[in-house]
Amino acid sequence: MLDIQKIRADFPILSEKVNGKPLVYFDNGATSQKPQIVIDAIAKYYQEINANIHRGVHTLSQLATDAYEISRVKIQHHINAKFSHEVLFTSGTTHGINLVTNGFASILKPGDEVVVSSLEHHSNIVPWQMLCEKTGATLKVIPMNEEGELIMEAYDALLSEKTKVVTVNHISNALGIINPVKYMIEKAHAVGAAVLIDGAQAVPHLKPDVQDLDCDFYAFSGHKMCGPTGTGILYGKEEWLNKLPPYQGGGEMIKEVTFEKTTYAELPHKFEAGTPNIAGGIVLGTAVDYLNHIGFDAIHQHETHLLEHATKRLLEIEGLKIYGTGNKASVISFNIDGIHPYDIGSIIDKLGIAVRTGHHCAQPIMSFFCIPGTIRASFSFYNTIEEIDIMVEAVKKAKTMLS
Ligand code: 7TS
Repeated sequence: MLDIQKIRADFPILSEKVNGKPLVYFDNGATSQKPQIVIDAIAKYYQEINANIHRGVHTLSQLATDAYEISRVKIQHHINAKFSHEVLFTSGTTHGINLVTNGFASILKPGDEVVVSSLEHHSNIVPWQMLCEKTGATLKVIPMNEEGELIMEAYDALLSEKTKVVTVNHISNALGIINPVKYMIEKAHAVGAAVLIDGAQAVPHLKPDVQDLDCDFYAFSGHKMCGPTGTGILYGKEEWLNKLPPYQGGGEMIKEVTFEKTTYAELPHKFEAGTPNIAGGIVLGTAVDYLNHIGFDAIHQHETHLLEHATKRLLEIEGLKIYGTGNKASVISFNIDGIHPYDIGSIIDKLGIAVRTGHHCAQPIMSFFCIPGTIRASFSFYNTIEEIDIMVEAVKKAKTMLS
């Protein structure tokens, strides 16, 4: 069992007041809060070892380079990548996905097919659409059912020798649905397609094992897992990263430059042009240590408890509908009959409760359910049952005011 009060004491923002009320932070799907150890590590980097990496012989540059590379290895072990050079630092999930779609622009041909799921965040739809426009490939969409689950029979039927890439999120941001990614990867590989998993919403809740999943790419953001904003990771299998061309040209990604021809650096540097977010990359390692110290089994247990309690309590409210009722992470997307989600969100914000309202950058899901958006409460291991009860009472109050 987690000692939640002890954990909450690690997060200074959780004892802040918002609109004069104690903060109840249920917008973890958008970004997580940061523990003091992460906040301190950022300051410590700038106070003690700030220097540019991979380029100076001087001591500070070596210290910064070592800290950055140690963090890479930490993340390699965390996701169980085979090699540390398969772990690329990015600015976030969006950057990682665009790096891959940019690379596939030189591989896909007219007639090829890219399969995406109907549960995706816009950042795992739009880059693939742009890629298809550029190459003449066709985008195919895996449909979903009323429970918010992808329909596996339809997925199987979409796959053929024309399928070159499949992309799907591990956990849906808008509904919290956990997708059967291992099965999907196996099926895609059977027709020779590469698979990118968008792990943005999975990494706060579970420890992905990229070798066990056997995915070709796994993209995620640091800021959703207690790390700093502007940090992220793209895991890519060595053979794919060697096959794809660089994303950006610049310093640090070259072996030799002449005006006639430039040759590129080895992995991972081929994909890491320019001065990166050095402090962010190092401190993402601190966040990963922090989460592992708490333990993902304990996190899962507590978050399951929160999800069950919130589901039960919210369903006491007449006219309340939850979207996404399949196998889920600790996310609840809901609406109340006849009331716009924005109105509920605004009223409960005045009571100190932070939720996200709207389409959650997943408009196709909202179109499927014929709604403008939902109210999304996304829970983290530092949330409590009492906070859920506060939200439920606030939603009831908002309903009375708006009815
Ligand atoms: N993929 C998924 C599944 C996401 O949930 C998000 C962000 C992204 C990609 C993009 O991540 P970024 O760090 O590159 O911006 N999701 C959300 C959300 O649900 N609310 O705010 C951001």
